[in-house]
Amino acid sequence: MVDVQIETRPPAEAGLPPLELLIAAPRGFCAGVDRAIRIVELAIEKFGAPVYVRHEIVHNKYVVDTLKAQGAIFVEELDEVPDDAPVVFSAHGVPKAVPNKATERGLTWLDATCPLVSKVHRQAERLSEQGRHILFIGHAGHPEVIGTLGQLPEGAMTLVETMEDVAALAPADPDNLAFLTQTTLSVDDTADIVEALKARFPSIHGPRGEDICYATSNRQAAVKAIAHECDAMLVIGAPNSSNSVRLVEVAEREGARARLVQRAEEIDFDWIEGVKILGITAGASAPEVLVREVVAKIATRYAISEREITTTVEKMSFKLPHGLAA
Ligand code: 0CG
Ligand code: SF4
Repeated sequence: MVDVQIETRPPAEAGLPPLELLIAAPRGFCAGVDRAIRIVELAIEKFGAPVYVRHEIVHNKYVVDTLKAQGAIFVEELDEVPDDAPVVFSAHGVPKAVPNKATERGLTWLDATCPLVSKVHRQAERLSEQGRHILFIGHAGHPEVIGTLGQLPEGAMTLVETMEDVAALAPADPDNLAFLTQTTLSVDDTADIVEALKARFPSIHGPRGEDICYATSNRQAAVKAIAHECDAMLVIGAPNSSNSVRLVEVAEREGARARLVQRAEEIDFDWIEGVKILGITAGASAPEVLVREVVAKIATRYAISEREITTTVEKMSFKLPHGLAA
């Protein structure tokens, strides 16, 4: 663990109350988010504006607004894309029917699905080909879950959200099961669900641990490393960002009050009152510029000192799709 003192402003000098900011690392953008944003930017360069994007490319309004300003148009469904415009599918992945439909319509489409999500898609196909019924651990309604369930015909997978769901399962062939997971789940909750599945169905086939991605687990571990020291914690991220919401839960479980904020303007200073050490992190879809915005806003009310705690250094990067790579 690396502990870096970034900046210190003596309280006396500013005449403001002191507040220590404990900043988690890794935080913010992951390799899948970087790649997805780059795909939209390169598509605009290559095809010219407008480029349509099906669903928020990543769950962050600042990112979406920045790309809108560059010529991206965001829609929820393929039907909203005109015949002559290129379309990018978001990092969360899409059901098979979506690229199929796009091809049928003769659309130019690009897939910004994170390679780690695509890996789960391929695994689902493989397991199904082996004749296994798949139990998919995830949150109902999330676009990644809709996309992954949509890799196979209806009925080939059953969604499992909770321990109660595990208890209620009544599979037709209990000896021929497999499980897969959403990439942005709580590491601890998922371990419990996987354990319960293995206890009920000892022959269940699955990944070594689960399919939670490196970025999700690293950000949760970084929060765990600082939360016990923090009186409260701010997570920069959107309410529809699964991995960001999980970071709030992790902090709370470690005993820190925690809140999600999308931008500095959402900081509730009454909620921070009396806090001596404030933790800060950011979900995988939140750019670092928003972390700096939040820190700058806090510095208008407190004499802050910043300390960054690094639990691991990430070196992951993903290739761009053929045709877009330089
Ligand atoms: O965490 P989820 O899956 O909701 O997505 P977000 O866009 O917040 O971050 C990474 C991706 C894709
Ligand atoms: Fe990929 Fe994980 Fe980032 Fe999602 S959070 S885009 S699965 S690396």
